[in-house]
Amino acid sequence: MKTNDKHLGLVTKKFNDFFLVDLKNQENFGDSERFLCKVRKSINFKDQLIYVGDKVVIDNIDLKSKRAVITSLKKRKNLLARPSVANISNIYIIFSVEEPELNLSQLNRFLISAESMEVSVSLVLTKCDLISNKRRSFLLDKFSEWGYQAITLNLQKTDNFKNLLTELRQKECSIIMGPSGVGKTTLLNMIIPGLQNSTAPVSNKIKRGKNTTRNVELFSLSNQSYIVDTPGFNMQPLDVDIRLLPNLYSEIYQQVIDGRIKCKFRNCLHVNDEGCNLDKSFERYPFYKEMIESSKSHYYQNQED
Ligand SMILES: Nc1nc2c(ncn2[C@@H]2O[C@H](COP(=O)(O)OP(=O)(O)O)[C@@H](O)[C@H]2O)c(=O)[nH]1
Ligand SMILES: [Mg+2]
Ligand SMILES: [Zn+2]
Repeated sequence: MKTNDKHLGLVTKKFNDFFLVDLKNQENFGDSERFLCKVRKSINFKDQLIYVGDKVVIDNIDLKSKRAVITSLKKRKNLLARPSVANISNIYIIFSVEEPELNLSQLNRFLISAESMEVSVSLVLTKCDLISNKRRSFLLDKFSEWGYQAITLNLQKTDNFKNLLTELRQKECSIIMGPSGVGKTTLLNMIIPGLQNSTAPVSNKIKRGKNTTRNVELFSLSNQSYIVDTPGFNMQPLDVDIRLLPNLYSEIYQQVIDGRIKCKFRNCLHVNDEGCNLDKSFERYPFYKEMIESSKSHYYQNQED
């Protein structure tokens, strides 16, 4: 049985020339909502590649063989570089409070590069069984000053995990990002039972697990809600445009939009700028300043090339 109706679908997996596409509007198809697709040969997407997370129109749907053809690509909201995933709505930055020890400067870089994607950014702290309640409250207060209501997890207790899962089911497309050894695979395996990615103690992390060759994939958490499975990726923070940086720190952004400060120049970078009125007495200011200064030297180097 074939149908020539066009349908809007979501690319959930990609291998060579093939794409797995979930139909967004499932009412006519019952269970058979996933199709193996190729791109129509005559179509030229202006040399744009199609990525996991892309919304596409599919046609020539064959319900029996579950095959279809991609005929066009919808405009995407954003595109993450590593791993390549389009249309992310939420980034969860995940760090452990111990083992490995919390590195605030590294955490800040992850948060800021996530913010630069113009998505909602959340902070998850794992391995809270390894610290006292007092330390946990201290960290919660700290990150609340950074502008994040951190979610604290602990493998032994599932309460917070259940809340996180409920939250994820309401988001369009989430991704978990963080350095090696913090519990990303453990968490994904809890979120998507049966996924069976291998976890490894921190010390074994240098040897690459065999799951590193698997492709990035979207998993459905509920109707219209997905999470990215990123086997083998230890995501690194991205480079961020220096002019965007002030807007990515809530401590600065809040001062500016509240109208609490007015610097002499509208494009003030709040470092050594003349007439700068920013209240710099917040914890992340040294991180901010360092980011500005290192991207400045980058910028000038590139100018000289
Ligand atoms: N104590 C403790 N260990 C955890 C927790 N979550 C994960 N781990 C351990 O941390 C190690 C690294 O986890 P893994 O999921 O492989 O981290 P990944 O590199 O971020 O994918 C494994 O040995 C896990 O069992 C936690 O909440 N508490
Ligand atoms: Mg892992
Ligand atoms: Zn300023």
